[in-house]
Amino acid sequence: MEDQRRRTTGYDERDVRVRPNRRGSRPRTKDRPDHADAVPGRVLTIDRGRLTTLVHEGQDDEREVVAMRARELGRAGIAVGDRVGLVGDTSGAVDTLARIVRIEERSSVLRRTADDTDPVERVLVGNADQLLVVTAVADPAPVQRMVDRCLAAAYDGGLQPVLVLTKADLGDPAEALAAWAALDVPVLVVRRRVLDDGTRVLDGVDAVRERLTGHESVLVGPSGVGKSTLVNALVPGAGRATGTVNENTGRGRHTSSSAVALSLRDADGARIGWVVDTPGVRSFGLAHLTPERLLRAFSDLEPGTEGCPRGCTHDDAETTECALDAFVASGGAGDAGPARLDSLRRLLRSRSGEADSH
Ligand SMILES: Nc1nc2c(ncn2[C@@H]2O[C@H](COP(=O)(O)OP(=O)(O)OP(=O)(O)O)[C@@H](O)[C@H]2O)c(=O)[nH]1
Ligand SMILES: [Mg+2]
Ligand SMILES: [Zn+2]
Repeated sequence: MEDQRRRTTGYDERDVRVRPNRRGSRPRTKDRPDHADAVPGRVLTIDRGRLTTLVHEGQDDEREVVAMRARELGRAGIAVGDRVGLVGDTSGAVDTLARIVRIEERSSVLRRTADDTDPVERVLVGNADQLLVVTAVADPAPVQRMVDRCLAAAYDGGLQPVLVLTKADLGDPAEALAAWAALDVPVLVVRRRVLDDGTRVLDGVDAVRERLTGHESVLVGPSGVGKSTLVNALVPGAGRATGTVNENTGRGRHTSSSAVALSLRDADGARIGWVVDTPGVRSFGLAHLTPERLLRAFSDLEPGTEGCPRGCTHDDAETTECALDAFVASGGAGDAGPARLDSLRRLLRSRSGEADSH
C-alpha cells in the first residue's frame, strides 16, 4: 500500500525538467522530488479552468476535489481520465481549490482533431483502455464513416474498440451488424423496452456492464445515439441529462456538453471500472493519424506491406502499387484476408475527405 502510494505520487520526469529553473529557497534532499506530498487524483471532468478530480487516499477515503492547474505545469494539457498529483487544500470542502502540480504519464491517449485539416491534436481522454463506439439503428441513422473514424482513433490510441448498437427497438440491426462483420470487433446491442406499467428498461445493459468490468472505457458517437441513456443505466445516480430526439436533430445541439468520468460499481459499491460519457461528435478529425499507426492494428496484414513502394499509402489498389492485394490473394493473411484488407482500406480512406460509401 505504502509502496503503491509512493509510486503514484513519486518521482516524475516533468519535475526533473523544471527543477533547474527553480530558485531553491528551501533545502531538499536529492532523492525526493518536489511536491512529494502531492496526493493522487483522477480527473473526472473539466469545466473551463476548473477541474473536478477524485482523490483516493485509501480504501474508505475517496473524495471529490475541485482544482485548478498550477502555473508550473506550463502548457501541458490535462484531459479527463488523467492521473494527477494535487497540492494545497485537498480536503474537498466547499469553496476550496487545490492545485494540480503533476500529470502522470498516460497509459493511452484518445485523440482527435477538430477536423481533418486541423493540425492541433486534442486529447479527449487519457488512460482509457476501451473505446465504445456507439451508433443507433435509427434516429439518428448510422453513418458508417463515423464508425470507421472512431475505430481508427481507437486503434491509433491503443484502445480496444467495441461497437455498441443502440435503439434496436426502432429497426432491424441486421444491416449495421453485417457492415461490421469483418472488423473483428465485439458488438453489443441495446434496445429500449417499455414495460406494462410504462417503465422504460434498457435491454442489453448487463452485457455492456460485463464488457466494462475491469476496464476504463470511453463512449463516443454522434449526438442522440443514447450514450448518456446507457451511462445512466450503468451508473445509478449518474444523472446525465438525456435529450429528446427533436432537440438533437437539425439544430446541432448536444445534450451532453462535456466529458465526465464515472465510477462503475458492483452491488456492494466497490469500483469495478470507469466509464467516460462524452458529448456527441459531428466529425472526428484524424489529421494526426498515419497509415503506419493504423497498420499496427492489422498485424495480420502488416507483413504484406514489405513489397510496397516507399511511402505507399496502402489505400488504393488502382493508383498505387500496393503489395497488399497480392499478399492477400496468395492467402498471406488467411481466409479473412480480403475482408480485412477492405476494412483497412475503408479506415485509411476515412481519414481523407472522400465521400461516404455508406
Ligand atoms: N427508442 C429508443 N430511444 C432511446 C434509446 N436509447 C436512448 N434513447 C433516446 O434517445 C435520445 C437521446 O439519448 P441521449 O442519451 O441523450 O443521447 P447522447 O448520445 O447522450 O447524446 P449527446 O449527449 O447529445 O451526445 C433520448 O430521448 C433517449 O431517451 C433506445 O435504446 N431506444
Ligand atoms: Mg449525452
Ligand atoms: Zn501498400
